[in-house]
Amino acid sequence: MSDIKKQIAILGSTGSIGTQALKVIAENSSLFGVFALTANNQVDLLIQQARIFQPEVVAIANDIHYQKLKDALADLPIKVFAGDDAIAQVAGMQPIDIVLTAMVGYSGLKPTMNAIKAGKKIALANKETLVVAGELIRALVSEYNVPVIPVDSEHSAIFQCLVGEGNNPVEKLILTASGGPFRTKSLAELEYVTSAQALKHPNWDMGAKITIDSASMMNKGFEIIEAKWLFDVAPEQIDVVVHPQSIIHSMVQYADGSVKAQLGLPDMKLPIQYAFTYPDRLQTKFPRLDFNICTQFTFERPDTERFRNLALAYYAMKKGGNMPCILNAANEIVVAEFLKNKIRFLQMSDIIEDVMAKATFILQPTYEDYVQTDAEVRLLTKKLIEKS
Ligand code: MN3
Repeated sequence: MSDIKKQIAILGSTGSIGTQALKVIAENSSLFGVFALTANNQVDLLIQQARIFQPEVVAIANDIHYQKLKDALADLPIKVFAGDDAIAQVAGMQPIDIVLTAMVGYSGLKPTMNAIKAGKKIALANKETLVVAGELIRALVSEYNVPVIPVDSEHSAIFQCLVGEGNNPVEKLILTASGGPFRTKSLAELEYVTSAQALKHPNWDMGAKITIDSASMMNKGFEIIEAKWLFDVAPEQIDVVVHPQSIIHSMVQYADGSVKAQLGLPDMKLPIQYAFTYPDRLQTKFPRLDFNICTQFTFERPDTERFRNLALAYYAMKKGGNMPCILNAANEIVVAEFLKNKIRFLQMSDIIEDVMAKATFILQPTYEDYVQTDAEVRLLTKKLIEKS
């Protein structure tokens, strides 16, 4: 039995997606094996996971933790690595069938590129990879002919709505947004919201960075860019609708006007599992959607005056080149500073907009240009925050 198990590498196993993926694997241990686990900083949880799942390889990005990790697993036949380069190499290791990219931010880019070049099936949870370098990733994916299955719930929904449609042209992708914890707050109220308030998402339990991105709607901004590259549509074909119940995970509108939607309770284990098993579906014991309880579906237009990040993301998507990379790097810095209460909520968009106007624009960036842009923009953003 064990030799037919799909071997999975989880990049970012200690995060929200990573831990839920391990639950999916534990519940289906006859189907999936854990080949590799990697983490950024959470060495204690990584040790715990490694002892339970006994992967061939573990790697931690922050090499400060290397010795602790190595010592804690010394009694087990697990190879231990540290550093960003090691993680990028682990992603391409031979026995791996599926790489789940569940790390946070720009750090996902290099390992994802390596996994594609090694011909791995990609279960894509790290949306920033496509935001930063969508054009490059698309070219690599077609060159190496690897499947990319989205894990992000909206994109999984769209992917599921596209199954069986062959070459039927898509008219529109309609991404749903919960609207986050500040959906009903006025602009004046948004002036004073805190990071603690922003961290309380109404429907989804996620990591800190994406939860702030949800509150500011940058997450949805990233998701429209992610959708453009995943599904090869024009910016004008991507709409966002606020749907506070988070039951409809997204929709596809076809040329005949028909709209297909994918529905379910908000639970990331479902899109994770689907990415592992596509085109098959596995029996689960997940709670079922009950229409006697979910009796109201409502929809609102997103407000880009209160949530300017969404407008900034549309601008970046249309502008192309390295502009989405600029958007992402500036956002990573402002979110980190907002979490430390160094800047206010609405200042995040002000600073990002300023950075987008000032950073060096490159229309046709290479990989090296993205690396350069990311570094330049992080410095520039920090400078502008100091001045503000
Ligand atoms: Mn999402």
